[in-house]
Amino acid sequence: MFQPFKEYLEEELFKRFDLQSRPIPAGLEYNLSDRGKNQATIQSWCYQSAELRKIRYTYIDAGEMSQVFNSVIYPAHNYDLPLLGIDFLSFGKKKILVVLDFQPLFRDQVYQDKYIEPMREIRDKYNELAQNLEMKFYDANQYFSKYLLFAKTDAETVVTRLFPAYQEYVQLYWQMLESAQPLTKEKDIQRIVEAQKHYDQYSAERDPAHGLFSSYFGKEWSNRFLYEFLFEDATPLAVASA
Ligand code: BLA
Repeated sequence: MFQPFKEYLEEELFKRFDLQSRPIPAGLEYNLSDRGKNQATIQSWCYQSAELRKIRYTYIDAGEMSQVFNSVIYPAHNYDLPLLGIDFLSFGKKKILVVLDFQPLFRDQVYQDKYIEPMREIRDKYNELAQNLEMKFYDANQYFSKYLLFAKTDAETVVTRLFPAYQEYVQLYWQMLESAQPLTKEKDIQRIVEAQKHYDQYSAERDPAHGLFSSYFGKEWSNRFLYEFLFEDATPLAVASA
């Protein structure tokens, strides 16, 4: 269902950036859950370039049961750009949830004007994908912008509307990165280090996927996947409070 989205991102990345593989901890790059008819695979890819310090994407293929494409792109610490966040999920073809955003690191007006307002034009074209759904796990005011795409939709709309919207957002993201001025002051860079780290901590603690991963791949693997790969700069709570 979301394979063309993954291929598009991959082609774009390889065309535009001088990518290096970024290691994925052993055992986390691939897993297979084999429960007779309900097979599921999860595969992840991770790269870096001079401008993008961590590019990760994951595809879960459980056939008709579930398809997920999830990705986060973290700019290098000398760029204050939002993170590009993608979370496309389908469960049994009936329930399809899509989220796409430039995830802001800060919420001040200057930041909004610079990095979020440019999304508006695209978002207004794809109104049916911006449904103002209530968030149950996350706080819409933390690391989400007001122009995110967030929708419950159907397989046809994924092809006819989500795919072009996705391409436009991704293109805008490259444009922003191209015109971004790298930070030079150590203090400014440190602020981005902290903000991106906080994003990982926040996301690891709230991630609604933990149940999904655990049901397929077990709790232990899921915890490792979350804290050693997806959000590796987060500290597991049990350790943080020890
Ligand atoms: C929701 N994301 C979800 C849900 C799952 C995932 C299972 C709940 C769906 C439901 O309502 O039943 C899945 N999350 C994943 C997977 C990974 C993950 C598979 O991190 C990792 C491989 N989530 C993101 C990113 C964004 C995001 C980058 O990982 C930003 C675009 C958004 N996911 C997001 C939002 C919801 C969601 C906003 C709705 C959650 C809510 O209601 O609060």
